[in-house]
Amino acid sequence: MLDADFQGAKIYNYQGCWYRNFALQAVIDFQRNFKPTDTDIILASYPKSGTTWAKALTVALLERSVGGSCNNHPLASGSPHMLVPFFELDLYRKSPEPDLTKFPSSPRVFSTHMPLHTLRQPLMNAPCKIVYMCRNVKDVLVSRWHFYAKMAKKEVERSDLESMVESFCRGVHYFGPFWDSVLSYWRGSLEDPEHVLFMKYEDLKAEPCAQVMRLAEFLGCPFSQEEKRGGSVEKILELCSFGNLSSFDVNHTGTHNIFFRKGEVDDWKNHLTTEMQKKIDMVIQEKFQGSGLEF
Ligand code: PAP
Repeated sequence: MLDADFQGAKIYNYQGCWYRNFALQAVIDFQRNFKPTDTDIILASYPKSGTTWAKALTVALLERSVGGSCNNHPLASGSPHMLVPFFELDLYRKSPEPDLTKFPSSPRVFSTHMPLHTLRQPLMNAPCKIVYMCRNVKDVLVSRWHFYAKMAKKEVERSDLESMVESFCRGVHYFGPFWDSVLSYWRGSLEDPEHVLFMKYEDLKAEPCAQVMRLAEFLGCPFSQEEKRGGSVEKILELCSFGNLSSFDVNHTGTHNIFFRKGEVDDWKNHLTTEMQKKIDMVIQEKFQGSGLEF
């Protein structure tokens, strides 16, 4: 099935999710060729939901568990996106059979914007850990709006935001529909909490220590009492904070700075009209009704 996104670019539906052609080919190659290992970690998200933050936190947690310190930290020399590549936007986009034997981290940490059902077949029954980061869709939309403007090297235009809201409500957008992405992982986390962790950007903001400890526990590298007493949780949060991460040279050179804008909750209130909000609320209410998930 073929349609167009808010910019008029062709997008293709594969297993219920919309992709640009290059990502679609990469998804198919990933499904054909990826060989999971039991310790793989996969960070999943709908775009602009806190992927960069989740990558940084995971790298920082694992680095700590193998005895790393904050000095000469990998995050100071590699952007979170360099350290944790996407299956469909990096690895399988560059090659149908990327060489993963020389993967830079152990355990291997990958990321994806694909819905959970598309991962199932290549993962088979491997006991990989999957972390899904979810964010209020109104902030996601505003974040994407700014992201597209930056990519296109232009000022944000209201007409683009209107088209994005329109395509969002139709469910026809890159890596969408949003609700299918979120619900696939939400249900997965309820069915198999040992292997799928559902996190919210807003919870991480509201109770960062509790959420980062929850993530560490899930990844199998919980904080010891000694680490907690020594402030290790707070140090990791500070290392991965918006302010600190975006200040590293590696994150404001090249294209990496486009992943850092404001990093706040509820910025949508400064941009969406009442009409847009109502439209989005109606769709969200309808799609998430009965799921037990609230925004
Ligand atoms: P991606 O899905 O394209 O990789 P992703 O990292 O999910 O992008 O989204 C970028 C958003 O996360 C930006 O949000 P904003 O536009 O509302 O500001 C970005 O600022 C925010 N972000 C990046 N790093 C952090 C961080 N360390 N803490 C909190 N928010 C962050």
